[in-house]
Amino acid sequence: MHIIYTPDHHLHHGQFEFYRGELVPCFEKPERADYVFKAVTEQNIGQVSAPDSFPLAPIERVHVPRYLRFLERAWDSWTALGNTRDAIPAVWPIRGFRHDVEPDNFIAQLGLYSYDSGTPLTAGTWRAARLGAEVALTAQRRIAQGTRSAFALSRPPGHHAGPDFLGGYCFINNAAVAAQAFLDGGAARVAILDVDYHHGNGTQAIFYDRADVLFQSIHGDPKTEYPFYLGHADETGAGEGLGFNRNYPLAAGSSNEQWFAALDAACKRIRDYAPDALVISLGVDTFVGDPISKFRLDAPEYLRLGAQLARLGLPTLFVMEGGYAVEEIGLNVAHVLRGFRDVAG
Ligand code: SP5
Ligand code: ZN
Repeated sequence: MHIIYTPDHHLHHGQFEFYRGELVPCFEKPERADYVFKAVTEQNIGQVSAPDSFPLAPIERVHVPRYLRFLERAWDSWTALGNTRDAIPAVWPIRGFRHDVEPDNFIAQLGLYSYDSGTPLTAGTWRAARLGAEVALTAQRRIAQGTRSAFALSRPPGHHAGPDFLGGYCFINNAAVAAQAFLDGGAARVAILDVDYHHGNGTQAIFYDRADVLFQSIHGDPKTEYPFYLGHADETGAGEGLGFNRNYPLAAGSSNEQWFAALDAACKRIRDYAPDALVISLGVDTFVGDPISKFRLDAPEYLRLGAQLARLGLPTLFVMEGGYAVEEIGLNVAHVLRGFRDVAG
């Protein structure tokens, strides 16, 4: 298993997010990736290397250029207004507002390109997010060159970021960028399975009308769980993509058996689809001790998850997403990868 990592993820370090009318320290913090890196190296999961450099082109395959230009310039625009704290949006164009006119006002631009107030943009966010995508692209390249599995230890996470929006701690959709790179490298079909506690609304949005990417997500029911406005079972794709999107919303507090029943169904669908490659959006916020989530998986379940994914027998790219029980997420991620390796060899 190849592991791709850079400590430069530290460039993104939000201070606070809004929670119940208060600013609280960000759950998504650099220590998360540090603990994962420590666990995968201590447990000898695979050889670690730094990301290669890539042009913007493979990222522009899933994000619209004007959104990326906005992200690149955002911190300079924000500080030019005299601000020193993180940029957090305060106004959004909901139904009936114009989305086609880009405002000149920076805070209005930030609202146009975001959907929550929990995703602060900092001095190093653009560089870290771009590097995170390059981590995923490097891992994808290793698989395209013949490695059977790789782990992109990207941070910040990506699965909530859509074609032209940020949110849910995500800016660039690392898993989507990698999936598209498989297709651009000659793959006919790619399956993405999102096992993060939260619905992968950004990934779904990117591929919703396409049949060349099968997107499936197992997550807390959006009727009660973030991101609330997407992730229901009746979202099955549109146009050519009809039948190539599948959601498995589970009630908060669902048992391990309910979770693994959904995984079985998702794996069966992947086998029927017969993809050339599999991308796993690997969030471990399904953990019993996670501070913001409500499933109850613990250590042995992560070994079982990895083993079950290996039985699909596909070239598999794991991309890091959520998980906020900071000290335990390293072990949980290492368990998934070890469970996978023990079966896949
Ligand atoms: C990548 C990922 O996992 N993003 C998740 C974004 C969730 N943002 C909303 C967090 C709401 C925080 N609720 C705090 C509950 C504390 N008891
Ligand atoms: Zn999550």
